[in-house]
Amino acid sequence: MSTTLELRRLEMPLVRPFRTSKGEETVRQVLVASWTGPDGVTGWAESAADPEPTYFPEYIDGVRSTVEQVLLPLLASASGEPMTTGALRTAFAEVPGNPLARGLLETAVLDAELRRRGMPFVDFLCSTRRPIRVGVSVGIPGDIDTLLSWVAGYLEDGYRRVKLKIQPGWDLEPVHTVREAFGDDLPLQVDANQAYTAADIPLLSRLDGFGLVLIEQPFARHELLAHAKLAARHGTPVCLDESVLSLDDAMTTIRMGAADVINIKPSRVGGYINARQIHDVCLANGVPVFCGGTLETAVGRAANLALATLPGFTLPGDISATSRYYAADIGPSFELDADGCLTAPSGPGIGVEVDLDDVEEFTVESTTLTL
Ligand code: NPG
Repeated sequence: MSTTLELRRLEMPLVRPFRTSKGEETVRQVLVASWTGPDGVTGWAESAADPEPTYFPEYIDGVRSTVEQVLLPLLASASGEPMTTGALRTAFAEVPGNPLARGLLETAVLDAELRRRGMPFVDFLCSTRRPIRVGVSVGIPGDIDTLLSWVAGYLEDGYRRVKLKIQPGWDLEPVHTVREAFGDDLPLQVDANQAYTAADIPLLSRLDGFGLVLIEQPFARHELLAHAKLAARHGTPVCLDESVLSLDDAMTTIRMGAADVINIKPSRVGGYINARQIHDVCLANGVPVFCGGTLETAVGRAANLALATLPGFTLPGDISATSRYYAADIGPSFELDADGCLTAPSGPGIGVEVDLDDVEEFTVESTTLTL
């Protein structure tokens, strides 16, 4: 039997529009990969790529093309036996960038490898499976009343940490109103998705009065000096997301004092092995991390939950229950427990059985490649 890679673009309707400073999604386009080795074992992975290069330089068609044209040919010589992540990382060593494409392929191969070995993701990461405190990320609504009703609903659902999306013109007032309405004890943070410039530092300084956990990615991703300048004020802690695409980026931002906190999105940094390395460096440097999210399906959510069990993930991640995103998913539903926590599945690999009928139903494009 040969090795096959199936790449599918899914269209998953969101239960509620998700608007950030970068735009609005009502249907999440998701690129998923399934890797089936010669022994018939299949591994799954999901990309954070968007249809356009919106948050990250890579995007869905670009990732597909990189996988097909660049990465897969590098693996061709090893087609006779099950691929390992070690062999894959060696083969990709000279590929200079493209973390989303590399991460997608590596994670699918890793999942197949772990399923074959009967090893759950948490064991591979040398962590312990346990409930993880999670948070909810609240998109920008049409008005303040809608924001208040959304936040109230999420708190009722059991979320214990809230992240508000902000942008110029939607910052001080919504933060102030949510703080007033829900009290000083609510862990509250904001995410600007690069919407401000260094000239806005005086405005952003006014957020300090609201006791925020952090402000995430206020400036463009290459504006490390501006982030360092904001962080040097020792006001609201500064968190970087889009600026960190690699371990080198993480080390640079820490050395520059540009990040008090790092959001680790495994897909954005080239997969879970890189994510673990970044976690380790942050832990060694006393920089707290949280696990970021991109409205994942069950596939991405399961793996992210496993990652978030590592000890440096001291802040609740952007990993919500399935119902916060989708009425129907391609795998099992994740539900908050009474403490506002989620737990990674216990099975081998990412630990979820993907529902192939549901995958088929949401698929709008698919390509099957043979190694
Ligand atoms: O709960 O998965 C979630 C959403 C968390 O806000 C979130 N993600 O800027 O971090 C982000 C944002 C995002 C969503 C980024 C989709 C890129 C794509």
